Formats: sequence, structure tokens, C-alpha cells
Amino acid sequence: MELREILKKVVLLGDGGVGKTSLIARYVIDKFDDKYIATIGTKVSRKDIQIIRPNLIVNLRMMIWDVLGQKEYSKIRAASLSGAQGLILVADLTRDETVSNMTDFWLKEAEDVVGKVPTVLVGNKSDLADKREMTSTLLESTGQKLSIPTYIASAKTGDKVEDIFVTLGELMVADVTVPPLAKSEGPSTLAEVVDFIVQDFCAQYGDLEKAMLIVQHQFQEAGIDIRRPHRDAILQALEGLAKAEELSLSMTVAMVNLEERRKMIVLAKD
Ligand code: G3D
Ligand code: MG
Repeated sequence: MELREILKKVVLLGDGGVGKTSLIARYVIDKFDDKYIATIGTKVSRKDIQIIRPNLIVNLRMMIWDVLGQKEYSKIRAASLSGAQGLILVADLTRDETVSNMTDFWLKEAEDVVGKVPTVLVGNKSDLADKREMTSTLLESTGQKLSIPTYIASAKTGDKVEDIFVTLGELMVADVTVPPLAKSEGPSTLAEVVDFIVQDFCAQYGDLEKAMLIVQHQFQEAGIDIRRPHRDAILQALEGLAKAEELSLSMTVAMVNLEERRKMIVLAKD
């Protein structure tokens, strides 16, 4: 299991009053690190999410930029847009013109600055029933035409808000891969598998010295003779390593690692 730490800049765009600030406020619970850059009217919030793929855990930190909605401030916005790696374009379902502006104005402006980057379209205020049916349909067909994921959401009720950011996160890390472990060269005997797991544990733990002490302790507890490792003893030691990872990394990382290592041990040749 490989672990990657990735930082991405996300910018929300759309007409004034569509709900950009409200969507961010709804999604970003921890406002501890919020910064408000008053002079350029831009606020940056932070949100960490974890994306799990086969062989890979991505810890994604999104820096979410809420920029000025007035069309006139295009130069200031260009500065805020620069370097954006993901876009969330927002329209207000109760105002038709915000839907057409989303693609005709905002998407164009963004592409002029950053080119094509992962994007999600949002029709916000789905809780306001009147007038929203027509604009939802228009928005969804726009998204389909452009092959951009589209959500009908509500910052007020929270409906689909998490999906917007998670989908964008997944799109932004879609190109993050790990070199596949060549089957023929991968660990195959029990000793080789143990060697691989110890190295993998140390690499993920970060502090090599401490990691080796943990390995040593867990192997001793399980009564492992490193020259002739016994399968059941190793499986027992893996539990101990997982406990250490749960404390130092996270519950999810520990669980995914444990499952994968167990499989390797069970499949290894004596
Ligand atoms: P902006 O940042 O895009 O300019 P804001 O938009 O987030 O400031 O929201 C503009 C107004 O719309 C706010 O109302 C806000 O409460 C409201 N709003 C945002 N999202 C929703 C939603 O999903 N449903 C409803 N019903 N209202 C929403 P005020 O009155 O504070 O200006
Ligand atoms: Mg705002």
C-alpha cells in the first residue's frame, strides 16, 4: 500500500448570490485555518479528504478559494484563479441567467487562465421548489454535453454538498498512480513477503528508527524467528503493526494495510 500526500487548489465560480460562500461554509466544518484576504475579497478554506484506491491511499488537502462574484473584477479574479487545479461552477436554480452565465461567462473566463482542469457543475438552492425543474434539466443537459459531473444541491439542507467536493477530489487525483508491483518480481516466499511488509511499514510510519523498534517488539511478542518465520506468528504480528498504524496514521490506513498484508502472507510460498 502506497501513501501519497497531495495538495490541490480549488476555485468556486459563479454569479453573485448563487451560494458559493454558503456551499463552502457547509462543507468546511473546521474553519480554524480560514484566511480572509480582504483586499482582494478572496477567502481560502482548507479541507482534507482521503481517497482510497487499490494499492493507494491519497491524503488530499484541498485549498478552497472563494473569489469575488462581480463580473467587473476580472483582473483580480485572474490572479486568484491562477494555478487552480479544480473548479466548481455554481448556478442558482431559481435564476435562469445564472445557469447560462456559468458556461458562457465563468467557464470561459476560467479556461482562459488555467485551461481545462477537473470541473464540477452545481445547481444550488434545490430546496427552493418553485422554478427549479426547468433550470435543473437545462443544467444537467449542459453537464452531459460538456462531460462534466453535475449536481443539484442545496447549501441550506446540505443535500449533495459533500458529493460535489468528493467527486472533484477524485477527478483531481485520477492521474495519481503507483508503479504496479510486477507479479514475477513481487515477493513470493514467506521470508520475502515479511521483508516487503517490514519495509512498507517503515516507509509509511515515517520515523524509521521508531518503526524498527515497533517491528522488533511486535515480532518478539509473536515469537517470530526471522530466519524461519512461521505463518501464524506473522499474522499475529501484523495485528500489532496495524495497532501502531491506527495511532500514528489512521484507522482506515491501518485496516487497508492489514487486509492487504494478511492476503500476502496467506498466499506466500513457504
Ligand atoms: P455567493 O457567495 O455565491 O455570493 P452566498 O452566495 O453564499 O452569499 O448566498 C447568497 C444567498 O443565498 C444567501 O442569502 C444564502 O443564505 C442563500 N443561499 C445559499 N445557498 C442556499 C440554498 O441552498 N438554499 C437557499 N434557500 N438559500 C441559499 P442571504 O439572504 O443571506 O443573502
Ligand atoms: Mg460569496
